Amino acid sequence: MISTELATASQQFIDLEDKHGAHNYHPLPVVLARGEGVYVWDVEGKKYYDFLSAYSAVNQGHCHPAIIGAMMEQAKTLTLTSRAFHNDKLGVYEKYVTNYFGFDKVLPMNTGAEAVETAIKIARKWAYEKKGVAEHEAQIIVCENNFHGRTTTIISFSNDENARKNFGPYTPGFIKIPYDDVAALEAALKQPNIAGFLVEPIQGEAGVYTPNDDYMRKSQELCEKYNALFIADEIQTGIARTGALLAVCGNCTCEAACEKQPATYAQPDVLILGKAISGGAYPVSAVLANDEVMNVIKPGQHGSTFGGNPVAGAVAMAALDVVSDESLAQNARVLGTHFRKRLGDYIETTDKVTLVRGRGLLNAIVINDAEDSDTAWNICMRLRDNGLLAKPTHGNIIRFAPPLVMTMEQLDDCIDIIINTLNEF
Ligand code: IF1
Repeated sequence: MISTELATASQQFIDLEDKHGAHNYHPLPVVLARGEGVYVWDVEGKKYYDFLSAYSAVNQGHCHPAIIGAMMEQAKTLTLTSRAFHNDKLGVYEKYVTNYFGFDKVLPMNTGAEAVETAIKIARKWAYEKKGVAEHEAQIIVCENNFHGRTTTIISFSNDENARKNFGPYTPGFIKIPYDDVAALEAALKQPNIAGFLVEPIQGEAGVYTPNDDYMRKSQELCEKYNALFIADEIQTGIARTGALLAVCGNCTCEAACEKQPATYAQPDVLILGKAISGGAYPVSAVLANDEVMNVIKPGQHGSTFGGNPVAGAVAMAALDVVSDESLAQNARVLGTHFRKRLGDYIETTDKVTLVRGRGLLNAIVINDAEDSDTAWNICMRLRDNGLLAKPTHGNIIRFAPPLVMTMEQLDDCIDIIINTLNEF
């Protein structure tokens, strides 16, 4: 590891976390105190470009004034009623979000993992009550190298040993197939008792693994053919990150849910959203589906104290307004194409990086070194020193996912930093 002496203030905050917090993370040694737009500042006042966006939660940029304004206004008025009573925000938000994404109904939750759990429960109940699957027999198809969260059920169908090992016994009812393999999907769908197919349109944790353009469309068609639910986890890929409102929209160039259906477009039966649906200001997640699916859930069968609270509704509406008002999908598309072009050109001149991949502003580069080497980590340390924050992911892969409010000038500045840093190795 590169040994960069940390200033005393930063080190003190790191020591506090080390002593009093569970050691369930291994963060890059930088201590942030403030954020605005595409920038964050550490406790010593050093400014950085944020190239992680809190794992794509801060698509609208840090502390967006419209989102923070809506949050503060609602926080002063009413924060929580629970779902034991109605409130004057929930229905308004539900109408807004279902119109925005083109579904009949929404079930509001807080974190991504909760929303995935919700989708699993809906799919199982649908299988028993609508498809006629025998009790306790429902199976959900998932992909190898998936990441859907960290609950005991979700890690049961992970194949990441670190996420899984010694957390058993595991929840049964999941069938794992290779990602981006429609033949494997069709074979799995032919088995009895299949409730649905749960899939990420792009696998984030696996290193921004981007499937064929028609993978989502073909998956949807197969699910339809075999009467199984097509369940898209867009917690990371959704909300304009990949250059379309949703990654299942493929290369569609409009900004909102619409009638336009290019060959790559896929319509999920169940859509799971989280992270940037709140612009990173507040934990908000959502499961969207049409009536014939969502109506299997009856009073008392699912819920959450905080899910659908007034602050969450106000924040989510403001955050989604920003996505449309500032054309973030289009910006992500244009900037992403430029990013991959410039890094692609650079790769032709060097053997330090083997490839750049991604869609919109969800991209990754693969470092040309052994998978278990610490080169990617060392590059991220040097990027930090040079004013840009990114995090290595599995193997020797570095993910690049800046806020979508970035300008072309800022992006060029960032690409210069990235290329100059790589050249230092
Ligand atoms: C962590 C990765 C990103 C997700 C998808 C559900 C969830 C996530 C597709 C759960 C969460 C996070 C959580 C974060 C690391 C991270 C991640 F590296 F693991 F893959 F974003 F790239 N579905 N992703 O990506 O949402 O419950 O966390 O709100 O620290 O574990 P959550």
